[in-house]
Formats: sequence, structure tokens, C-alpha cells
Amino acid sequence: MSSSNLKLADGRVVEFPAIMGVLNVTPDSFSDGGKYLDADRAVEHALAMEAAGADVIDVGGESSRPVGAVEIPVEVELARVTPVLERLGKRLRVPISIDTRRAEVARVALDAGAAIINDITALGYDRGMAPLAARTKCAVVLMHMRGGPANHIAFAKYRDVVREVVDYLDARARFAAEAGIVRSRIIVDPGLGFAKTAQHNLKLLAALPDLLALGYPVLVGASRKTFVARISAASATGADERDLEFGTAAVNALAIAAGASMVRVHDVSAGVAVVRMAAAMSGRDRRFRRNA
Ligand code: PMM
Repeated sequence: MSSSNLKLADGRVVEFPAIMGVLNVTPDSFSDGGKYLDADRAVEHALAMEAAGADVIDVGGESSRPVGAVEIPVEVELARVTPVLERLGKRLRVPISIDTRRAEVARVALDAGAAIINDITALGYDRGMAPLAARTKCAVVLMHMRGGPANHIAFAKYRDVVREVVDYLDARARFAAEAGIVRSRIIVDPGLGFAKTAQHNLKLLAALPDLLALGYPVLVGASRKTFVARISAASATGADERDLEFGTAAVNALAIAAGASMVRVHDVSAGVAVVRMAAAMSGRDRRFRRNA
């Protein structure tokens, strides 16, 4: 069994189930299309997400959209996230996570007050990442993917997607622990949409108990992803914003009911309502335990 909360090294505690609000500071992110590139507007949006009930704010400067993402130099990633992190560090009460695979970017973020590294390569891209996380005692999100942010969809081939993802995350969590990262600060994530077809994502969501059996909190990131758009589209012309939001809500509710500890969302107020309801219905909200 994983813990019911995440205790950070600075004493702050994130209670599960929790909401991670997405703050993409990229010009080409598929879901918010560069809206938050301006640092002041990004900060405003982060504060609004905190006010709406986000438990963690996830700042990312490198896009991983399925088609057409371009690999950017580290200087560009730093130029995007640094001004936002510097402003946010002083103003946000909830912890910041930095969505990066590069140790240099993570180090700048941790210096600015971030407490979690969200690495879509599960500490596999940059050899400096695991020692940095161990030294700074930050929490880590280890996500499954194959290939890189720009070409992962070409790698969506598995014999047994559930077994392969679970085994990979087990191995990466062991690697992290051996590198000195405290076990209670490791979170695992199946990486929905990363080198995965809609069918793969559905299989992984149905197999959340297998992932939970590893004993780490599980983060699910389905918000506004292509598979949600494809499956939830109410008309033949494709999904509109409402379809995407309700589709996301359905994934998040079922994921929380199945035992996920955190969901990564763009619309925090929708996410909060969904997570609260799903948590209460599945007996995970202390205020609404049946015999209380
Ligand atoms: N998805 C995206 C980016 N970062 N991190 C984790 N841990 N899990 C995810 O599912 C995930 C991620 C891509 O989505 P976005 O471009 O809408 O942020």
C-alpha cells in the first residue's frame, strides 16, 4: 500500500487524492496553445489554479505533443521556465513540480523553490537527474514513455502493454531508490498517450490495480489528450472543449475510484469537483466515511 500523502522535505504535505494543475510555458503545447508564455500571465494562471484548489502546480517548458513537437535546446527551455519559476517561488503556497527531463532545468527550478521533479523519462534521459533528486531530497514523478517527446508515437508497439509498463516503472523506481531517492517520495505514472494508442491507454487504465501493486502513489495524466478527444467526441466533426472536459472527468473519476493518488489536469476547478466526488464515493474522503 502506498501512503495517503506525500511528505516533502520542507515539511509541506500533499494529501491524496490530489490535483496537479498544468502550467505549460511552451508556444506549441497542444492543449493551451501558448496562452501562458508571457511570464506574468503564467504566474496569474498558476495563482488562479491554486485558488481553485490545485495541490501542486506543474511547470513545463518543453512540449511533448504527439505530432510536430520539436526538441528545443536547454537554453530555450530555461528561458521559458526561469522567469516563471522565479516569480512563482515567492508567491505560491502549494508545491511546484518541474516537468523536465534535464537536470540543469530541474536544478534551476529546485533553487527557485520547486519541490518535485516530474520527469517524463523516469530519470533516464539525463544522468545528472537521479543524483540531483537524491541530493536535494525532492520528490520525483517517474513516467513511462518510449522514444523522445518528438517521436514517441512511433514506439507504440507492445506485446503486453500493462506488463511492460509495470515492469519498467518497477525497475525505474528501484533505480531511483538505489540512487538515494527516498522511497516515500517516488510517484509512478503510466504516461497515457506517450508511445501509446487509445487501446493501450484504455488497457493501462483498466489495469491500475497492477500499477498500484508496486506500492507507490500513482499519477494519471489524461487531461485533454488525443485519446480522450477521439473517444469522447459527441459529433463526427470531432471533440469540442466540452467533450474533452467531460471525457477527462470520466477518466479522472474512475482513476481516483481505482486508487490513483493524483491527477494532472488543465481545468483545476473541474478536476477538484471530480476528485472530491470520486474520493467520497470510494471511501477515500475522511469527512464522508460511511460509518462516520
Ligand atoms: N503529460 C504531458 C506532459 N507531462 N507528465 C506526467 N507526469 N504525466 C503526463 O501524463 C504528462 C506529463 C503532456 O500533456 P500536456 O502537454 O497537456 O501538458
